[in-house]
Amino acid sequence: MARGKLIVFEGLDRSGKSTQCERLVSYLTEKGVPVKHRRFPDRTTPIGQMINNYLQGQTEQEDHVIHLLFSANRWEAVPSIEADINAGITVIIDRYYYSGCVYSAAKNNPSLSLSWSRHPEEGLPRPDLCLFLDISAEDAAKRGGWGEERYEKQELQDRVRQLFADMRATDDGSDFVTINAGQSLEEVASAIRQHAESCIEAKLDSSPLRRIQP
Ligand code: NYM
Ligand code: MG
Repeated sequence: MARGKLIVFEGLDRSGKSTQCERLVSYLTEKGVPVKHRRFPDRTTPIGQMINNYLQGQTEQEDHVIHLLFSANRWEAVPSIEADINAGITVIIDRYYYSGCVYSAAKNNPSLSLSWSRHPEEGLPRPDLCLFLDISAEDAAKRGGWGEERYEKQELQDRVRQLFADMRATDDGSDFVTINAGQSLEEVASAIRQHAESCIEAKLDSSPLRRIQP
């Protein structure tokens, strides 16, 4: 049986990831493609609840500690992601390790560089496709809804966007597709469908799921 694919959505807060992720999941489901929708942070687990409390400002965490909790929240899902993919299910995830690295590195903590932040992610399943919904922090802020959680500030989001660009240039850049998230909902959805369908149809069938390399 052909394995499922791993498709990830990334972008700033209010870039439209969640909406577009849901639309892609419904579209593929209607077409009869077996898909599973996940998101990180997964706030439903005990680790996810710690992350949620931190994001909502109810608790404080040292920068490295919260970074490692976000990473642990991905690692605890790996057995289930792998089982789905091996069962032929395409897994579509709203945020993944790129967010893990860039939001932590955007804090400008001198001992938490982008390269440090990536180490705990080594060995995670590597996406077959990463759809980056690109929008400026200024335009994202205009959409409203910022300010409820930690990190939802223009200055930090500006750095996050720059760090996403740095990662795209140096990391597994070939997995990345940048989509202009400033277009209409319909235009964005159609660009996403095109890339996702060609990824799902690609003959990676015999190739095992790859890993995030050091
Ligand atoms: N975030 C998300 C991180 O800082 N590290 C991570 O590893 C992940 C997955 O959590 N501002 C940040 C980015 C967001 C916040 O995510 C909550 P969402 O998708 O807005 O629920
Ligand atoms: Mg958010």
